[in-house]
Amino acid sequence: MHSVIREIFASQGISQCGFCAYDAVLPLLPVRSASRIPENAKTVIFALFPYWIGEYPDRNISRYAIPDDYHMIAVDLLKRCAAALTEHFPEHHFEPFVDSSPIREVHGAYLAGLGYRGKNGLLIHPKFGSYVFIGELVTTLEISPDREPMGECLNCGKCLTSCPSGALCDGFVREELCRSAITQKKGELTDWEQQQLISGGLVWGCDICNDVCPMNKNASPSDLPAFYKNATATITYENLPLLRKQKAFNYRSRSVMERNLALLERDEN
Ligand code: B12
Repeated sequence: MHSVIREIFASQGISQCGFCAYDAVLPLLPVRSASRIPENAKTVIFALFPYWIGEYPDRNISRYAIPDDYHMIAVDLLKRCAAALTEHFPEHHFEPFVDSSPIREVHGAYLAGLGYRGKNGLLIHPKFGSYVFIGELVTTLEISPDREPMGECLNCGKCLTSCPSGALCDGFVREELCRSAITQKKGELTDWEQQQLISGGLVWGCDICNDVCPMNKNASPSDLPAFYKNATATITYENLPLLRKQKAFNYRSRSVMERNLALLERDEN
């Protein structure tokens, strides 16, 4: 059964997937999408979506926001896998989730044997590094896990000492301090938050705890063609209205992005 399922994922270009018992990912995160979890769920099939697509030296957004919105790309691919799986297992249900998921995705993908658990709180795949998104199908089909978890990262602590805002503390993120969270914050930023955003130089996201990780040194570029289409690494006031429709920051209002652009512009002057 494992190879049939892996072939179905591979036919959609997804090279990395693994299995974890549904009970092992409990408790769920308290989010709205939890109502979509199928009754009698037995297994979670995790899939990785590698997103590093090369260097963009002049970028002003985080690497993960350069391709088109991963939520849409990954959900689309997962839905195709779900349709193919339903043909094979018509009695069963396969429900896709990405990010806004009740599943703690790093924890689950780790249990499914898809990577090491980084001190930065991220999953690190042996080939694609931590530059991977995680998505999953929650299913009523019983599938036994076929891989052991890979264990912890090198434990070098570079992510902890390099995080300029002190958000990382032994694998646990103090979310409100994370520069990525600051760029997403609504309303006014405090002076300290403004300074963090300006020193980061990014309108959206932060890559430091990924980039300093030695396990990312030889990370392979993404094997998913969809991430290479429409790659845009620089946000301006002009392209923002169009980009907001197709990029991962589309769930935040235009005013948040314009506030961030203005802060970086102020710093240039
Ligand atoms: C909320 C959120 C954020 C918040 C808060 C981050 C956080 N870690 O809590 C903010 C906005 C700051 C954020 C930032 C980023 N995020 Co985010 N985020 C999420 C989200 C939606 C929920 C995470 C959550 O609340 N988990 C709840 C906690 C309690 O569970 P947990 O994550 O499993 O962690 C527990 C255990 O695993 C354990 N643990 C974790 N790490 C370690 C390490 C060791 C050594 C040990 C012993 C234990 C341990 O302790 C934790 C507490 O119990 C997930 C999607 C999801 N549904 O999981 C994406 C997700 C984690 N984010 C992701 C990404 C890509 C990012 C950024 C890299 C984006 C960017 N470039 O700006 C940064 C990275 C920051 C960081 N180092 O975490 C990816 C990570 C992919 C990967 N390779 O791991 C996810 C999985 C989204 C996705 N579908 O791909 N994120």
